[in-house]
Amino acid sequence: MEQLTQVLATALSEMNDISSIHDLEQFKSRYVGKQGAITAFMQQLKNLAPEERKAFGAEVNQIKSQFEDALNKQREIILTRELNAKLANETIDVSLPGRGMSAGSLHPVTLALKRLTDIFAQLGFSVADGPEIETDYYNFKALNIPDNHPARAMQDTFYTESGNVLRTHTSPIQVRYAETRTPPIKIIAPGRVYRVDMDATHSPMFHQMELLWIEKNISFANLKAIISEFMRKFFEDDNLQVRFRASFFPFTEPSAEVDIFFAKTGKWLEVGGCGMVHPKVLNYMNISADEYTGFAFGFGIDRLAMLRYGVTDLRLMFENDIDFLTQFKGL
Ligand code: 2NL
Repeated sequence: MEQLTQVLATALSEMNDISSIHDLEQFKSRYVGKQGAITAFMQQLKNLAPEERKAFGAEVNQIKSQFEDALNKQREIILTRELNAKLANETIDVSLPGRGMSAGSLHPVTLALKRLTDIFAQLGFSVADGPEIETDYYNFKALNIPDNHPARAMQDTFYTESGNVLRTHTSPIQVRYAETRTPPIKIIAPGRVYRVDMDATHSPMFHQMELLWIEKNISFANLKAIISEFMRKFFEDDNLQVRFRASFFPFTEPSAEVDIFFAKTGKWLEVGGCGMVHPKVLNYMNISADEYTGFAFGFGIDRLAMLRYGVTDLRLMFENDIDFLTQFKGL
C-alpha cells in the first residue's frame, strides 16, 4: 500500500511538467496501460490472501481514479493553454495600415480617343458606332470601291467563310448612319479596323477615326478649317502647320492627303486623308448630290497617339507591357 501511494505521488508530480496532449497520452499508458505501473498492482491481487484482496483492491481502484482525475485536469489545462496560444497567434491588428492601392493608367489609344472625341464634340460632332464584321456592300460597294480594287484582295482584307469582311476602315459606320437620316449630318466614327498586314510599323488590328459632315453649301474650305483646327487642338500648338496635298480616293472627289509639320524632326508627316464625298457615295446614302455637299476625313488613332505621347515603336501600342502602360499614369 505504501508503494502504491509512492507511485501515485511520483505520477502526480511528473504529470505537472507535461505540456502536450501527445506526451500526456504516452504518460497515461505508462501507468494505466497494459504494462502500466498502477495496472501491475491490480495483477498482484491474485497473489494475495482472500481476506487482504478486498481492501487492497479498493485501494488500487481509489489510487487509479485519483490518477485519472488528475490526468483529466491536466488534459484540460493543456487544451486551454493550446487554445489560448492559438487565439493569440491569430489576432488581427485592425489598426495596421492597409497595403495601399495604386491607381491604374489608361492606354495611350484610350487617352488619344478621349482627346479626339472631346475636341470634335466642341466642334459639334457626335460619335457613331457600328459592327466590326461588315458586308462587302458597306465596306466597299457603297464607298464606290470597284470590284477589282486591290484593297478587296485576299492579301489585304480578312474575309469570313460566309463572305463578309472585318471592316478595313470605319467608313461603313458612316454609310449606315447616313443612309437612314437627312442632313445635316455631323459625326465622327472611331473604332477598330483590320487589314492583313503585320510588320514593325503595321498591326493587323488598329484604330481609325473618320469624320463626316454633310450639309447644304459646305465646301473644301470648311474641310480645311475643321482639320487644321483639330490638329492644332490635338497637338496643343496654335501655330502647327497643316498641309493638304492633292490625292485620290474612290469615295471622295476632290481628295487630299493631310500632312503636319513635325517640329521635333523638322519633317512633314502624313497623318490622314480627306476629300469631298463622292456624288455616287452620297447616292448610296440616299442623299441628293444636287442638294447637299459633304466632306470626310480619315486617320489612324494609333499613329496620332504615338506622335502625341512620344511613342516610337508601334508594337509597344499592342503588347500591353505593364512597364510601358504605367508610364501614362495620370494623363
Ligand atoms: C486615310 C484616308 C479617308 C474617307 C477616309 C470617307 C467616308 C465616307 C465617305 C467618303 Cl462615308 N469618305 N472617308 C475619305 C477620305 C480619306 O481616309 O488615309 N485614312 C487613314
